[in-house]
Amino acid sequence: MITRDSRISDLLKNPIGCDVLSRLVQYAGVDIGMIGNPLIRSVKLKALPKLAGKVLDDRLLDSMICLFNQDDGVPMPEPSDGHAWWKEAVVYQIYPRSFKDGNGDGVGDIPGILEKIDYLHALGVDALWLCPVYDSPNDDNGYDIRDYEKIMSEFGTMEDMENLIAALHERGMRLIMDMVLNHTSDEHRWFQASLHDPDGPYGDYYIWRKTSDGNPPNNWRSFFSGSAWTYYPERDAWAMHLFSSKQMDLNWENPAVREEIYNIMRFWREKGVDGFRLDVINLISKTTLDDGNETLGAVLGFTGFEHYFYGKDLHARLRDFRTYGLKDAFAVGEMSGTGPEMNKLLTAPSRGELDMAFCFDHLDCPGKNRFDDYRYDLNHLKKCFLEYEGSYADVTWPSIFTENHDNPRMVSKIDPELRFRTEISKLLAVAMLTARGTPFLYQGQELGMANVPFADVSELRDVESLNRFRELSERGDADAWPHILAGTRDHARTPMQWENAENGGFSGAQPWIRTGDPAACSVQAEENEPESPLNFFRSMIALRKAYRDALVYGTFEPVAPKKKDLFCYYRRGGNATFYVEMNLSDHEVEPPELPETMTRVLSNYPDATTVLRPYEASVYRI
Ligand code: TEU
Ligand code: CA
Repeated sequence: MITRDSRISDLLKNPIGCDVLSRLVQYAGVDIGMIGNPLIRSVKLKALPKLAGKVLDDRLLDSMICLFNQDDGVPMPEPSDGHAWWKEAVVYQIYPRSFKDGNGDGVGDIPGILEKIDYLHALGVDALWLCPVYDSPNDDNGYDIRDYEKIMSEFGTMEDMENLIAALHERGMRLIMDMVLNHTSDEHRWFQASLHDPDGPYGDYYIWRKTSDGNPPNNWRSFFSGSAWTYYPERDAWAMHLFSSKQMDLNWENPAVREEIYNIMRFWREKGVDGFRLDVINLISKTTLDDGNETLGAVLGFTGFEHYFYGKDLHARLRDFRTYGLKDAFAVGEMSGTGPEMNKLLTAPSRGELDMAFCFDHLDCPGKNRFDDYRYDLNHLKKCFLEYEGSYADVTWPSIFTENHDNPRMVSKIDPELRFRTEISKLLAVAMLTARGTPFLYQGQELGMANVPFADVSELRDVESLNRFRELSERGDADAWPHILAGTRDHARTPMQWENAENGGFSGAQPWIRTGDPAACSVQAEENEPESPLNFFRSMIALRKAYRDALVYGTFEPVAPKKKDLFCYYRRGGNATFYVEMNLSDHEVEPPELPETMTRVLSNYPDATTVLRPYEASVYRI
């Protein structure tokens, strides 16, 4: 048990304490070595409010202590292994609105995906993850679902969906659907019933509170700016929304809500869906509705987080969800803010909850967030991957990704001038496809697609960016635009570049969002260029599949892990050993000396020399 008399050193032995502390240190950009200092380790928790009262008051300390004790007595899962299709798969994430327009209305759709299925098959990917395709008013591009059992009309019909599932299965490929279960659209019939008939069967489906002073029930902030509550005069009450004001949080405390959710899952399992990506699934249990700590809120960018990112009923809910909803379907949970120890408890096979977690620690450097304009240092990626693929992977299976629909393009984060676009995209292919974990590629990543020089806010579409820009501008923030331009999720949402043609060959009509730069990279151009990122990704995927025992299930043995700017390791298994060598910097570095004679099988430079050139990345066979 952690008490006010426990010391920092006790906290580090507590799995949740350890995760929380290292997350905070990362967000604040403090040197992690500080925690190693014996003086700091001996500080008692009750002394912290005196030392750092502004950041950590007594109330926050007490709620943190509750959080640390939440899993008290629960043993940490033991190392485990075992084979599964989703460990071997290379997954490709599709943002359907931007992938391929099949009917010429400027919006990507399911027939468009079907048109390109052989492209994906030839790339060698085993499974597709589709961002939400359900009926939605699109306040957050489908993450606000109005009907879970209907396809968004812009994207096609249920028949198109069934055809897609069949076409994938015919090719031995699988389908992972995005499931958004923390919230529904305010246009969902449940919410409308809840709003207009508080005493009816849906009255308690959402998180409603009344207040008498005209203020929201607490100070929680939405991830998409403003309060996390909206007042509805119809019911004279406030409803919670952690995301936009059209994404209403479901009340998972209500067994009827959970039953509905299990039925939705059954519906899709029966359609033949193989797995699910569970949107912000760690947010479903709200421990209390007390005010959040304002200082912590300012650091994180959203107040209240400590009360719901690892809520007290999360594990119990997920266990039931596995039993009655998921059954044997694969499930990867999107976890915002949890750390590796928490994720082990959420995903280790012995725990009967989820199979895998998306963890975001590696996406931004310490002290930075997505909206900061800075140059990403790949040494941070290395630090995180060493952790994921090392002791973490002994216990549970990591997910490996560097891009998704919520983040700017990685090549641009590393090298904004794109001097090394090709080298870096191939380096990322090497890092992801030799990793001990499941690689999730994001559409366009295989081409080296980069950030888009949006001219002004009129070119943006994302609700998060638009709200944030409005909020910052209203505050008179002169840096509002550079800030939004650095972090907007729209960088990843411009049309897939199929050809160097108008609209990148995505659509004959004006696309719903501007196109990037199809002259810089496109499928058609890269197909015909042997040294293109596309062909490199293909070769890396093929290599991973041909040597599954080594490159998927094999051991991960870092070489010279402390050497800055170098990321090197062996992957060994079956009868094969591979050596992976990457220069993480834009200058030359000395490679470590190795005794073995090796054959270079793949590299982003045509020939080997005695030094490693900028971002040089090679895979050797021993
Ligand atoms: O994203 C969760 C999410 O919002 C975080 O990545 C968030 O951006 C970060 O923790 C704080 O800024 C998922 C979806 O991927 C995203 O597209 C949706 O908008 C969101 O949930 C709401 O459903
Ligand atoms: Ca269309």
